[in-house]
Amino acid sequence: MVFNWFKRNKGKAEEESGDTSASVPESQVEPAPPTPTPQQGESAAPPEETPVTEAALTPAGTIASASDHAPVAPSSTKPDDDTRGARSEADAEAPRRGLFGRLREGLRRSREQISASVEQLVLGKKVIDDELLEDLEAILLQADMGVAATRDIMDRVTQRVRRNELKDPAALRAAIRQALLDILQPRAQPWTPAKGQTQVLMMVGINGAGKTTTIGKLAARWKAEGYSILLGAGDTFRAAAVEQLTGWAERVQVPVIAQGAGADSASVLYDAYAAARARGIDLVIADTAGRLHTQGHLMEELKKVKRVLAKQDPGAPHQIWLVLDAGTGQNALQQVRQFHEAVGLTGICITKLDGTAKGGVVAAVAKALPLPIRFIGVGEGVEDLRPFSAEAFVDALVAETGS
Ligand SMILES: Nc1nc2c(ncn2[C@@H]2O[C@H](COP(=O)(O)OP(=O)(O)OP(=O)(O)O)[C@@H](O)[C@H]2O)c(=O)[nH]1
Ligand SMILES: [Mg+2]
Repeated sequence: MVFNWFKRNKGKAEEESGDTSASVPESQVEPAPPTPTPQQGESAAPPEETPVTEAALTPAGTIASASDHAPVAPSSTKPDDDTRGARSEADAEAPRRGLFGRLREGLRRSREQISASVEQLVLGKKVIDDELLEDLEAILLQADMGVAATRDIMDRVTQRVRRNELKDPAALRAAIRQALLDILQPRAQPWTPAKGQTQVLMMVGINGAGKTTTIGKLAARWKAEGYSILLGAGDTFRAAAVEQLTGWAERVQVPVIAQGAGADSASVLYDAYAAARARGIDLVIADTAGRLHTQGHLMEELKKVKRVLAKQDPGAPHQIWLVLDAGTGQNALQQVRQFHEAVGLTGICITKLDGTAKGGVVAAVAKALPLPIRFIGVGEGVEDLRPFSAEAFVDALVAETGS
């Protein structure tokens, strides 16, 4: 199969070929946090120097300080309390179909785009010829599936055409769905905290990708499932970032460890981990400041956080997830590669799929590196974070029928 569309649109194809200057939405290019010296956090971290006080485990929604907060009542982390505050009544009672409905609704723009294009493509056509396949290729690229996933899908589809397995153009839809499923299935690896082990999940990503919001949603989900959760306010760059996280902690009713803006991020997260270990909390979810993958010194800061946490347990942080904004386009692939190279990712969350018609980017990310896609965000609500399921995603992205 000759990919004529690739030839005609060489520029777009090159975006994926390693060009790190690919554009990032302007809103995401925020001023950089100050560069820490490597020694700062590492020397400030030992618990003797920064003792974790009772009051450091504050009621949610407040910045930790030894003087003005009472310790969290042990009962507040009991599973019995879990559904309170985290989800609205309607959400909690939402039937399973309703949850899939949210996913479908979230992916509506992408589905309409892909389905309408495929529908138009096969309309009135009797045979699957080269021209039709070329147009299909263009549709996949326009959905932001990226060069590698598009090529993969096209290879699978053309092989089936050659083997006469696809009887008519209408059969293409099912073939696309199957090819997408084959790409996505290996990436669907759910993760849940382990009880009684005090693990750390660190969230990283560029500015505005959805890290803090995703942390809030995850805390709500896992608390409702009976895990004890503590949030660590490692984004110390802006006071508003600390407030945003403590706001989520209040909403979800989980404790948070925070210091004021300007504090050393590694030190705050070290304290959060120490406090969680002391209390036998299942999981610390660590927020970090947004940073561009191209800003080497800020990537060094993340490495420092890792080193400092590992002083308490060589396995910490146990999970490091990159949060990607689905609207970032093919630049997402550079983010995956560079964050992975810097800190060693163990998972990916893709947010704001509801805000784009380019949901195909999930397939592009799946092809970029063999990293698990843990959760996808399809809205701002606490329920709008779904564990990634290849089947549910494909069902929501590509309509089964043309109607
Ligand atoms: N529509 C929609 N909005 C989302 C989703 N996830 C996050 N957002 C919104 O995206 C915006 C940025 O989210 P944050 O969680 O603050 O992003 P961040 O990565 O923590 O940003 P920085 O701390 O500045 O690096 C907020 O307005 C969120 O409500 C999603 O899945 N869908
Ligand atoms: Mg944030």
